[in-house]
Amino acid sequence: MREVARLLSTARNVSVLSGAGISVESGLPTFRGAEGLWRNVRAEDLATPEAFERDPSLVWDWYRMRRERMGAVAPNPAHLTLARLEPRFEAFSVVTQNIDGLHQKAGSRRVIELHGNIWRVRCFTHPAHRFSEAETRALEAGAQAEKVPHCPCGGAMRPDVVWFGEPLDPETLEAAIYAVRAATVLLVVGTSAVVYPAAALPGTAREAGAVVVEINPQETPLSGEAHIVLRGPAGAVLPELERLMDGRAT
Ligand code: BV8
Repeated sequence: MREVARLLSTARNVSVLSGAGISVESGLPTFRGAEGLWRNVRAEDLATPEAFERDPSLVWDWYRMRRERMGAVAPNPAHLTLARLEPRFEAFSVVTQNIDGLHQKAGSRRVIELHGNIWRVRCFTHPAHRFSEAETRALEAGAQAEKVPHCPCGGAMRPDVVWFGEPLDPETLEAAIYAVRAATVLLVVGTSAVVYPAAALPGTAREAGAVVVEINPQETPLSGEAHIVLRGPAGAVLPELERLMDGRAT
């Protein structure tokens, strides 16, 4: 812990790779935890274009349930600490696999959303028809509650997230690779490091010379690769790192 605080105190460029685990202390289940099973359907089988083609209203029921749950929770001390740390560095990027928007809600400004954002929609038929969060709210306020919302063009509307088997947005992935390669320290927080290509980012950072730090209460496939492992919940580890950086260690 002290070693990481010392590294952070002298680093100019820091990046974070976050996963579902950073939102656990806000009250959201992880992807491979309780969230992973819903109405006896595995998340991996719901978050796919095939599932949407087969049964769009089932997939929308799942996302509406998740929106309701995500909309009811607040950022936790882990998100809030990252937001407070951002202005202390020349460059500080949060690369997240999460779609809950909690990093932005906590005040983080440089957030790269690898897998999209549940608060935006886009057209399933015409991928170019994409809508901002504000446009999504306006569209949904105006439309009568349909099981499957429709794009003004008539196509089915889908959540603006990346499903399994779909490529990530190339520019977003490029920005994430740039951010982790430029970092002196990469904090990998709350991810099981099994979903690619996100799970390849810590290796990319390491090859570029970054010190890779895993913050997770559990062992993951990354644990053996990380230079330093802080075995604990993000909501406790990150505030403690900040206190150590401020010389306010408990
Ligand atoms: C693609 C959005 C190709 C939707 C998600 C090899 C190479 C390339 C691809 C593959 C490959 N092998 C397999 C693939 C395909 C697949 C994949 O990786 N599958 C896995 C399951 C093996 N990848 C893809 O399909 C990707 N696309 O590769 O396209 C392509 C290229 C060209 C043309 C066509 C196709 C797309 C993947 C994106 C899928 N979308 N989410 C939605 O959310 O609804 S992924 C989903 O999993 C979530 O985003 C989630 O964040 C992500 C990863 O999970 P984690 O975040 O790590 O969460 P998890 O529950 O697993 O772990 C939580 C961790 O937190 C645990 O370790 C736990 O210990 C820890 N924790 C718990 N409490 C705390 C904590 N940590 C800290 N503090 C705590 N308190």
